[in-house]
Amino acid sequence: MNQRVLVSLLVSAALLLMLQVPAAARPVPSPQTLVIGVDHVDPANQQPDQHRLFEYTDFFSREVTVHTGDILDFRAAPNSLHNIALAADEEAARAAYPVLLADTDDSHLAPGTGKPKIQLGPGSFSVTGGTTHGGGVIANNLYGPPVCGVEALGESPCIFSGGDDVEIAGPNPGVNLQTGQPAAVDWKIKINARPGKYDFFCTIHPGMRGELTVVGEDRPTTKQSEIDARSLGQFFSDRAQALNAERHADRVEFSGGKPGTRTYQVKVGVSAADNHVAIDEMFPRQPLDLKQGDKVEYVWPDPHNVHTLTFPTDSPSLPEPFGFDCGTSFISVPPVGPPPPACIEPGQSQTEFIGDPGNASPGTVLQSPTQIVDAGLLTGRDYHVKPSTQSWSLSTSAFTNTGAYNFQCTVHDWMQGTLNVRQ
Ligand SMILES: [Cu+2]
Repeated sequence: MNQRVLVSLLVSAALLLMLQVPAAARPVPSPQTLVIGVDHVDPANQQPDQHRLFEYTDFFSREVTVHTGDILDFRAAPNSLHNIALAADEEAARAAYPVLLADTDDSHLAPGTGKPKIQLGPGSFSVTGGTTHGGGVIANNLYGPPVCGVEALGESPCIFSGGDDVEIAGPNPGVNLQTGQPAAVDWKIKINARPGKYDFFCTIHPGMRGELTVVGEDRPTTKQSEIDARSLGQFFSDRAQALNAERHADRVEFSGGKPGTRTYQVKVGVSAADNHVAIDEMFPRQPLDLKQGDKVEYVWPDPHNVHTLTFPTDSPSLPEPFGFDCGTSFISVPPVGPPPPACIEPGQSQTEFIGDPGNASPGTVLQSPTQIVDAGLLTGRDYHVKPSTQSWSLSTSAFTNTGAYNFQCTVHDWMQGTLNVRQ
């Protein structure tokens, strides 16, 4: 070995030591927990008794930077309902675990739309240990709670390991699961992923998403105070846009001429702030005065939500919005209490959950205010259910009894409206 090589090696070794010593001396940061808000409380605009409610389909905030080993605490606002997912690539995860799909292998179409029934895909439930090629453990928890990470149930945190991992916290309702009362609910997930960029999102509200950055231990992470400050600005912006959208949607619209020849339009919910708020109301808010012969076209303009349209509002026999597919019939499953006996669609090997398929085809003539007339569950465009439709219609005629016809969404019971039919 000649002198120059030896010197060079010694210098390299010294440099390596210099580089390593400070790193070895630095204490390893202890894992921290950061809280991300899911949905938002807004009492002034969450008034179910007045048939209006802003659902904040947003994360507060939409970005967070952590170290490997840190815990994210997704804190669901009281009364909210979201399915939070983590993956390296949201699009790939959504493709592997669709939330809703058309039940195209069933020749029995949905009576409400004349299209295939809306089937709940694996993204509607809890998924642990999933990958972008599917697999993992898929729970059959129609109304939740998630199978891991719910602190109030004593569950240990879920784990996100990055790479190809996909984790979905199936329905996480913002209610105290012991009492059923509205409550903030913490869902925790430990981030065991290597440094890199990841997505967090809600499977049931397309557009509700944020970015998770994992950095090495020599790099700083987000402070809770930064998350809280950003969240406040985000909330004010979301709310302002939602109020504007609500005002804009609340108008009586019809085509046609004299009363009795008109087609009115009703909007079954609208979206605001780039799919960060779902405005769960029927528009216009005021009752519509119809003369026998008028028609009503109902439209579902919110791309990132699902709603039913069901008459009347005060019947104990209204179907639930979700249940078992029995081929020609539907057994609705209530969110509380023991589920009814399941059925299996002919030709299938296991139970299938579907949205309420409805009982009345487009163009149905109203007869009496007490009759159950149900369009069933319709999905917004951003679910990409193919085929699907975002409209349904009804008509009135001389055979339509006069009176007040009250309708609602069975997913969001407070979404109600009225048609006053007169001669
Ligand atoms: Cu609804």
